[in-house]
Amino acid sequence: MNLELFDDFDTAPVTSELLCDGAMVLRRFALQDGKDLLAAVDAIAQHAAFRRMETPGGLRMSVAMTGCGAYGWISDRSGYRYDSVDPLTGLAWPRMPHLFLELARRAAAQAGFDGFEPDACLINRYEAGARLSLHQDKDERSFDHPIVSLSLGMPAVFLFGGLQRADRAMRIPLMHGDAVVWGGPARLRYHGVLPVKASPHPLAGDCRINLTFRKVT
Ligand code: MD3
Ligand code: FE
Repeated sequence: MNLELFDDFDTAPVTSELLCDGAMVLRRFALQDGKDLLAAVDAIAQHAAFRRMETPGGLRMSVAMTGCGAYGWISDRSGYRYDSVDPLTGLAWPRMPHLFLELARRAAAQAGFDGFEPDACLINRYEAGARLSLHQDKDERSFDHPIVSLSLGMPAVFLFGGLQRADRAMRIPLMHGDAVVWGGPARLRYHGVLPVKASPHPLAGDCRINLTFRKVT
């Protein structure tokens, strides 16, 4: 007989870990919605394809990106910016699915940021070996709003540093279904993702998908 209350991974409870003032991990927050979230990502990618963007320095990013909502994030030879038009299609980005909005609002509120209304969802796709080097998210107009991230598919190790690039970084494993909320004094911390290891996921296959919800304007 099974005497464990939460023995089944699918029904295990959401737990929260405070990383530092302003940053909170909500383990398994989006676990129940994983399938629907991945299906919505596929639908978005049919209209706004995943693409590996070029950095201003001329390097191609290993992470493939797309987005939805009023604004999408773009990198090219001229710099980083948000734009309401997808340069690949000349069209507006796909609208943000209600499920995305609802989860982003609820995660933010759970971490103490009530009233979060994201106008952009950046969608990152990592294949084995893809990584994101240490950076700050500072292309948004105001840093008064948090950023909510949802991880899906293959696990990854997240690097969470300080306000200076050289500050020592914590290593935080992020799994399918985990949410992280970063705001207040943590909003401008350096962060990145170590090269993702191949470990095929039952729903996502050979990739890791990360959704980041932002208020850009
Ligand atoms: C910490 N994405 O798209 S979101 C990004 O897993 C990005 O794809 C990562 O960094 C990924 O810009 C992780 C985590 C994140 C986002 C914003 C932050 C961490 C943050 C802002 C401040 C501090
Ligand atoms: Fe970032």
